[in-house]
Amino acid sequence: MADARSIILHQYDTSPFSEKVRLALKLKNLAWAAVDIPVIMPKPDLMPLTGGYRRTPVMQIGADIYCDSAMILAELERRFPMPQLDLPGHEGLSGMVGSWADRVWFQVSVGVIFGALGDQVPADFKADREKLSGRPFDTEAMKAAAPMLRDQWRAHLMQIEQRLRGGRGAGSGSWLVSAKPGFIDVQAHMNIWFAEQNVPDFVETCLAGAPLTRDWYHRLKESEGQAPEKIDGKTALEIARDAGPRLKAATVDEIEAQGLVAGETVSVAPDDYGRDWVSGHLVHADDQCIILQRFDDTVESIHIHFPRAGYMVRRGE
Ligand SMILES: N[C@@H](CCC(=O)N[C@@H](CS)C(=O)NCC(=O)O)C(=O)O
Repeated sequence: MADARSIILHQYDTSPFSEKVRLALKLKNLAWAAVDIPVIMPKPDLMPLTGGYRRTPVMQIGADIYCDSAMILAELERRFPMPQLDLPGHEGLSGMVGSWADRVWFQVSVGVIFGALGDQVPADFKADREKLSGRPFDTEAMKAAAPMLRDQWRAHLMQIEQRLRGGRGAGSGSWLVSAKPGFIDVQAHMNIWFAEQNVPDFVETCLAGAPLTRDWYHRLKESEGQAPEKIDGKTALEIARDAGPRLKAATVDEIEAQGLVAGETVSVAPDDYGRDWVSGHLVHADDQCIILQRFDDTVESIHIHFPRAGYMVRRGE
């Protein structure tokens, strides 16, 4: 698949969850296109694709829309299995590492970064993130907690150092669990990248005490891959409208706990923040993925794919 527009990432440059996907695209050496979406709401060209899911990134392949970096990585691996990034012998582990990186360590990073940036954070960004999280975006509290959060941040980083020290073939040239980089490395690198973009001196100090991690991180960052073709949101909407979703036989796992039936209306929302319910007709559900079909005046028919871990599903609108 050489056409860059076959894979469209709705993203922005400063987004750490987008960086995770950008790194995976590099490691797979895939051609891709980027739509730069706004950092805060509104996101008028994204909503027709996602039915209301607002978080970043979102991947579009034709009229199939993949929400959440976990879903995106899984789909990239399914469609483009070579080189294999869900490393053989370690399948399933990247999701576990991802939960740690995305939830526990990421929240510590947010406190470290915004505690340091404090007064420089624009008021509209704060207001948007308060709405997203349902909590005050209190930079004073983050500033006060920053020394404790920096300690924690370093503790998370040093877990990577321990892994590299203890790993097979530890030392220069080694990756977290294998002789090649994979999704586990991609997941673990995100918070270092995010912090480095915003508080580089702090990260440099921490990495000085973690030489294997510093070397591992720089090797990952040097991955080359392909530069994206930049397209605008309207073009992406036209691509979705002209494509139609990939045909998928309506199937629901028979041990689906809620007894959901293909064709019925269900709603899906993240269970942590940005809890906007997206409703649609159920096309497919299994233990790792749920697909909803939606109809929209702009894009006509689309399929929206969500992961199951970290997402709530309920019957009806
Ligand atoms: N679990 C989600 C989390 C995504 C996330 O929190 N992204 C941040 C940006 S890196 C976000 O959505 N911020 C609000 C926004 O972009 O509207 C994923 O893995 O994709």
